[in-house]
Amino acid sequence: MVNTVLTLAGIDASGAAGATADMKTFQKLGVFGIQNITCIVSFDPFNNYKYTVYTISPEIILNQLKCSTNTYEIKAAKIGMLPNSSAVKTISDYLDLHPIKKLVVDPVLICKGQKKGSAAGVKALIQNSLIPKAYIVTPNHFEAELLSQIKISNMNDMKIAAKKIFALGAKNVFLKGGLNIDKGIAIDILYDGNNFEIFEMPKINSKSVSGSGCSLSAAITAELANGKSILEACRNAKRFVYNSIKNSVKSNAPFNSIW
Ligand code: PXL
Repeated sequence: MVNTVLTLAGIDASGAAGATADMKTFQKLGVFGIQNITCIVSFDPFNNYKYTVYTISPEIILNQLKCSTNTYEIKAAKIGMLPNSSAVKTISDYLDLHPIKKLVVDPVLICKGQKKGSAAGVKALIQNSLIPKAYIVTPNHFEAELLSQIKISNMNDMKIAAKKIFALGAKNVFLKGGLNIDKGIAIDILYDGNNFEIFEMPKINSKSVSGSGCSLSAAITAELANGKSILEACRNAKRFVYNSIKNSVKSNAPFNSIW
């Protein structure tokens, strides 16, 4: 029987990131995906692809959660973009009463094309209420710097940051260094509280690709639902995202779209 997974994330009008990417990833990796929508993100093609986040009310988020979690046995879930503190609190309070063991928290604090820092309003709440519930947390370079409060320039910094984020209460940390550590190689690390596993993939020559982080955490979620260990799940997810970036769809935006 097919395993069921849930994403709590935003819809992306450009078709690349968020729940939009998650559902495609779930389908490709053979799990039954459900989306509960937290916001809608749109971009203005006539103004430099400036983006706008349209919020979804806490009541609508809660009603979707009641529906998905009471209709199926959710094997694993991921949390993506949350537009404001009330969305974080609604989900966190619900998970306090109805815990999900295999919970992947992607602490989305930045979108492609967005000015750094402007989405950081929900950081403290995500840090205090969602990361402690996470089976794995998957910050990118910028989010890892915010959460660990250190500057990350090399592998040693990545390890220190991963330990600091682990100390916030997540059971595993997958820190996406991306191309920020070495311009030619995408470097990520997994820390499980004891060991570090380093993942490296060659750079793919292309415009930046929107939806990569979302697809990675969605792929980890699908693999965990299918019974893979955390190491296997991360390894398979990294390979899946690498192939999906290679396959990305050209767009008129400043970024291409993962597929
Ligand atoms: O990649 C971060 C992200 C997450 N979720 C949604 C987005 C974006 C970036 O555009 O639109 C819905």
